[in-house]
Amino acid sequence: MTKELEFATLAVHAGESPCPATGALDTPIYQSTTFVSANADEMAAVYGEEKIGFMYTRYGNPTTRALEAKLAALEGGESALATASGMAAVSSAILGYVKSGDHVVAAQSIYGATYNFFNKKLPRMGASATFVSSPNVEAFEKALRPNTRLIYFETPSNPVLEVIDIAAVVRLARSRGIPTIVDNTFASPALQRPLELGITAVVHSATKYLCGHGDAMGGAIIGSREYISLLLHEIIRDFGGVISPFNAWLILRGIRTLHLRMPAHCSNAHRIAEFLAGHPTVERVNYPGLAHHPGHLIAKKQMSAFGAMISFEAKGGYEGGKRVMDGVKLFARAASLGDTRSLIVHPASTSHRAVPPEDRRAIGISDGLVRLSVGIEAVDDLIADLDQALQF
Ligand code: LCS
Repeated sequence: MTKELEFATLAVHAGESPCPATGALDTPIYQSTTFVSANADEMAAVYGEEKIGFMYTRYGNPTTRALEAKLAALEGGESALATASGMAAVSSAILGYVKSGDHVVAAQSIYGATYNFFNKKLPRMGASATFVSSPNVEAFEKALRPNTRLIYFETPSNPVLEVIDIAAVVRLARSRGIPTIVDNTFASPALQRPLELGITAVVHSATKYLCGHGDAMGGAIIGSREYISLLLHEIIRDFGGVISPFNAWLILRGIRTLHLRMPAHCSNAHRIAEFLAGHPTVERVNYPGLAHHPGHLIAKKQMSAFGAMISFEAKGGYEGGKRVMDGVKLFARAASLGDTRSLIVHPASTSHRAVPPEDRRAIGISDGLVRLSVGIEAVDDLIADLDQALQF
């Protein structure tokens, strides 16, 4: 085969091959912490990495390796590292670039724990971050300092769905020689591939769309072979945020249907966003697929569809948001996102609790904002559920 394989084929096949020992077609779960060597010389050679082999699951595991190869193929990266959670991926990816005395420019509209990592953990190691509250590249440029070592953002962002022009940030960063990291969790590689636009590294909470079924925690970092090797040797092995082989296998299995799930999620979300935008009890809807969204044209340029995350404000502020949360019957009042089931959360009191209230308001997380992760149920059932919860 000379033609490059398409995304759907990679989602099913990349990184996996039948077990040479048994012929097992599905990748086995190598539920083993350690791996045996034939003799002392071989063991030393494997530990010294002169010989390819496995030694200890914190240093690498065959099931995890298959997941990493699939992730690299789907994002179009040279190499990937799977981690215990999205936050293990986010923190490790940042620590791969940032040391004491360094500065990071980060979008302010990001997941609450990531915000907390920049705001509270970087200062503990003598580094600092400046948050940019506008999605415009000029705002990123203004925040740069001579010691800026990293630019970090999410697009679309959690939970206000801010859209940032990836190619424009890449142009700025490259002109200053600064690496860039994008959290691609909300889009997944099925909709957006930042490495193809010049981003240095991509991170994921694999707990979300990659896994897809709400049953395994995991994270991923995709980038150059050199960077991933540095993370493996200098960060993950010492900080220890490795994924379990069983969770790696669940995520590997989930990814095989990513290309089928995402269009179903997206078309449901588009219908729901339009329904909410026309509803008399709804004041504001954030969804990049709606023409009035400030990032609509950029999203159209860099994503193949607009994703399945929506946030909105019902009339009545906090009380209105609470009534919607309490009124739904089919949507589950539950954290996380990217599940086959539809989920609803109140970001100010859950995912973005750690963000100071004035910072939350600066990026549009009002006290009444409600976030939906639209699942793959029948869309008319989801709309009927929201409609009955919005009758006030
Ligand atoms: N990045 C994004 C964009 C996220 O939404 C999350 C989790 C993470 C990273 C961290 O991933 P984890 O460690 O949980 O695998 N977002 C969550 C949320 O909005 N509600 O619960 C978790």
